[in-house]
Amino acid sequence: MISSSFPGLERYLESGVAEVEAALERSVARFEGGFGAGVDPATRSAVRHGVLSGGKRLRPVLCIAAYEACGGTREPGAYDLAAALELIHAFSLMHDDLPCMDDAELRRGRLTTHRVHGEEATILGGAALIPMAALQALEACAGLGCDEARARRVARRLMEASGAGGMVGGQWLDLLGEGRTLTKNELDELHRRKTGALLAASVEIGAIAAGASDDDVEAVIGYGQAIGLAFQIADDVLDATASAETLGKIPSDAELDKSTYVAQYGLADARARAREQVDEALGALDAAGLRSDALEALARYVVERGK
Ligand code: GRG
Repeated sequence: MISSSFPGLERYLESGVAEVEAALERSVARFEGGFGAGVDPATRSAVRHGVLSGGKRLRPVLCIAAYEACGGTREPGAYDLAAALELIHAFSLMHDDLPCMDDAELRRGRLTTHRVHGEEATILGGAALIPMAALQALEACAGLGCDEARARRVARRLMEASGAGGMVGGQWLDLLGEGRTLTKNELDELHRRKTGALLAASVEIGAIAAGASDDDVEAVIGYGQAIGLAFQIADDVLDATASAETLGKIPSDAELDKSTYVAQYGLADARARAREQVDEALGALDAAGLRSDALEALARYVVERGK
């Protein structure tokens, strides 16, 4: 049942995204005035373009929802922590769009960062976001009153989810898999790392920062892993069915000869599998008594979104 204090997903997203945008603006301004002041203007512009060009801001919103579900309260410092996840996401998209990766021209309805600011600036700017995210997470944790051990745990999980065992490793599996049909297990493993690891870390980090017990953190990770898979299945369905205009980018799975959940299961079964993952995600929360209106609505949104 939706409680009276939950404003509905649309308004929840609207206010959450506005706070995330403000936190990201603070991050970029700090970069521009701090160690980013020592790099060339094109790299600074690439960072601004890559970080502040829209998007659903799903990872930070998930982080905040988990933080709240575990007893934290929404405050600017919590959004600074959540924005660290988006800095990593922004780096991944900047690099993923490069000619040596997916060679994409459009993202979120705009020219990609390297098409506007050049490849060198995009590589450098994207790389700068990684340490920026780790430092921002540590500082935000300190501001939220987390002790050193908890802050270190947050930063460690952020870096683990971004690295070879997570997103970068998933990208590597993705590149290796081009032009060949992956098995179901290979496809799950690829996406568990490439997309799932950062989505799961988003809620995990929110829970850790709020001081959740180990059991509660585990439950939240279960939720995050299930919605991570659901997100990717929905992404493949959208790539196969939605227009470039709706997506703000040119669907590319078929052109890049990628294995997808749609190719593996067919559209109807892929959709059904995504819905099953939502049930699994909510079940994980229920087992720990952590289901909140926001986490439930976000899980459903992950599979019902139009872009
Ligand atoms: C070190 C060069 C180099 C590469 C390795 C590029 C990279 C690191 C990893 C890329 C992995 C990647 C792009 C994962 C994200 C996949 C994905 C589904 C992105 C779309 O996410 P949304 O829908 O996007 O949340 P918005 O636009 O809403 O933010």
